[in-house]
Amino acid sequence: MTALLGFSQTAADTKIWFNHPALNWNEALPVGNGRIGAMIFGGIERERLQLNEQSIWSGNRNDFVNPAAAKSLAKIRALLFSGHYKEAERLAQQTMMGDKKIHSSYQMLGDLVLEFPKQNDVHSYRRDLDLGTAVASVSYGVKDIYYRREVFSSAPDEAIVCRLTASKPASISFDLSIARPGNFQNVLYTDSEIEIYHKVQPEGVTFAAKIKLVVEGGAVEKVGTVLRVNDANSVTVVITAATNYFGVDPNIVTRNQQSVAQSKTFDELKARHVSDYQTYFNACRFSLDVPSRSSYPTDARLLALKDGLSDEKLFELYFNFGRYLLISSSRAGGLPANLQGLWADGLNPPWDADYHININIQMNYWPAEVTNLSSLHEPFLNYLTALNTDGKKTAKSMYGLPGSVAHFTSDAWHFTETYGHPQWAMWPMGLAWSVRHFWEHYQYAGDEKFLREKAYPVMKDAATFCASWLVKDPESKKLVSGPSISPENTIKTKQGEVATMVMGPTMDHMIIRDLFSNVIAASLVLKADENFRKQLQGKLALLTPTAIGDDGRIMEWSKIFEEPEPGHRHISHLYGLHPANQITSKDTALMKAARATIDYRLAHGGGHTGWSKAWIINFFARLLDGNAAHQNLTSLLEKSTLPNLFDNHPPFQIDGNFGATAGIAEMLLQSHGDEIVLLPALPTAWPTGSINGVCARGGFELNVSWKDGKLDFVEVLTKLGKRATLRYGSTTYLLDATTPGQQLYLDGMLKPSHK
Ligand code: FUC
Repeated sequence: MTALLGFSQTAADTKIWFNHPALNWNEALPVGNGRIGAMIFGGIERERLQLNEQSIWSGNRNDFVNPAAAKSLAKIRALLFSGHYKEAERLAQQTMMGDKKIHSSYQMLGDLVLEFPKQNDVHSYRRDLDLGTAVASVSYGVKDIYYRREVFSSAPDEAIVCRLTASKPASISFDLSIARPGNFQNVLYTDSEIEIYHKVQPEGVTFAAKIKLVVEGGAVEKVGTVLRVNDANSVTVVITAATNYFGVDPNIVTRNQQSVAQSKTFDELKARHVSDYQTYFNACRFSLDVPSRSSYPTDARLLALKDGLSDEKLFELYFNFGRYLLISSSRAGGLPANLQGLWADGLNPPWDADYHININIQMNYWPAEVTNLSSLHEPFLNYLTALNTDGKKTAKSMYGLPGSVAHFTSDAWHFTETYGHPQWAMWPMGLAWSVRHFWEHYQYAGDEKFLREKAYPVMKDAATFCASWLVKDPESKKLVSGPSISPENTIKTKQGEVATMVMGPTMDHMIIRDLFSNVIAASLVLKADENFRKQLQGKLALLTPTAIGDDGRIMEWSKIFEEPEPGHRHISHLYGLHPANQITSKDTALMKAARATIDYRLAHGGGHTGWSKAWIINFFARLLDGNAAHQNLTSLLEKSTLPNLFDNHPPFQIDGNFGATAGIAEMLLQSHGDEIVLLPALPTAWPTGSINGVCARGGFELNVSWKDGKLDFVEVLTKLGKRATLRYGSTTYLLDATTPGQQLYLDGMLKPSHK
């Protein structure tokens, strides 16, 4: 949809920039095409491009279900129902946790290093990443010569391209080499090329990479283990990389990719890359009409923010960066964005940069639909389909139950068993949570074929497991989930011991309520599975309801426990507030209790990891408190953001970037049922601005602008021709467009206009 109104962003407003080379990884700038990526350091005498390919994984798939699990399930439940928490935990440790899991980890490809001659009198240094074009640049002067490097990772041409130019001919000389911890098994240098072939040890993928130097003027030759460039006018470095993960021969793939890329000029490659990228990036724009500090380097702006200087345009940049990161790390046909998206250094990144499904990977995809990147959701949805195949085996072999289950984490090999300590591992809700993404995708895109063929079968398998997993609590006579945990949180038993497992953590019930409701809704759309629908309706009626404790907070467990960590980073019992919509303004008591829950967590030091803070922004948006959301957004940038704007858990973890991007959208537009709410949580710090191309459930795309804190203009495109109500404050407007592709324009919601 073409934006009719909206405050323009200047080119400077979409740049992350520094006036010095990266001192460390957290200052380097990421580029990626969803599959191959680089962190660019921008050194003057030593440029480092740290390279990644998304399927470079060690490990492999092996079955590691604990054979004693199914037999001990009833015993563990009985112990928990009778209050023997520690005993149950010990038994779960022995009988439920799988062992002999092959260790697996996402790994870097290697470091491409360009070493330049010693430079004196360097001036005018600048290094930036333009989020408007997805091109990173480094430029500086040495005496009267100006040097420039441009780097991008092209999706249409499947290559990372780095171009070096200088203002005077014959000025570019450097040595190029590539390294990896532990070295590559096979490296072949020819006069302008490096070819790599490496098998990740002891288990894992085999990958190939090929680096080609195209030199204009001067010369390039192989000198030992470097390619030496002398006195060139310009140089183009083309990098291709692939693995056998998807069943292809990576040597053949990288060679083909090279010949395709080399058949084009640099300008052609760049134009094709920018145009591909902009089809995604330009689809949604958030813009605030406030003074811009873009003439200051980004790291200086972050420091100034910490010192209390307001910089609202920095949030706009953060939003753009979040979308940039999803476009760069999640493309159709590939793996989903992992804990670090695509960018990870070394062979053992934190948490193996895996796929944690007890919030993290879901959070990565929160912005996908609402910020108009629906097609980028696909890698995660495909991943869930693979996880479901594995999860059916695990449900049967681990619990003797039908349906499909996954626990707290998984990897590129899609394991669904559990391992480690019950505190994080005894949680069979990973798939049940994740499949809400299928339903979300359907709600925005409205594709019934997708719902029938891809989404519903997986949603149904997850629901089938949950339906047979629930048991009756002997005291309350309600259905409860267990043995389970409230993710990673602990309780204190009456005996004063710290334990983790219970029967009936609130989050499980919220997830199951959400799942059953979505499966019921999907089966109605598809006019399928009436009996199963009735079964789920019956279970829903008996499911333990969300309760409010004596202290006014939402109860995290079915019983009141003393909490060893009252500021715990997971605020799992607010799943019903966000991402689900069980706690809404229709129920003021629950809304009040949800707020008390967050306030209590925050008062005890909660929200201290990046992703936790990002979740809180979404919570406050749903509580319709724009200023509290804004305060937490500010705090995310002050306390949990690295100089290159990557989210800091610590260490770097990308979920917070995505979670906060979704949170900003959630402050400006919310949609549930067939109601779209405009500016539900607009903070006073953003009096005038616009968001264009923001999406709503039901297949709507909106351009919204506001002025002096009030809605000014709305433009709505209905892609599916569905009816909905638009609401701003207490004013509602019936969108009666019934033809797909119809557009409506409304001035301040007062009257439809005909622009
Ligand atoms: C979850 C969190 C941790 C971390 C890890 C990758 O388990 O509890 O804080 O983010 O995932």
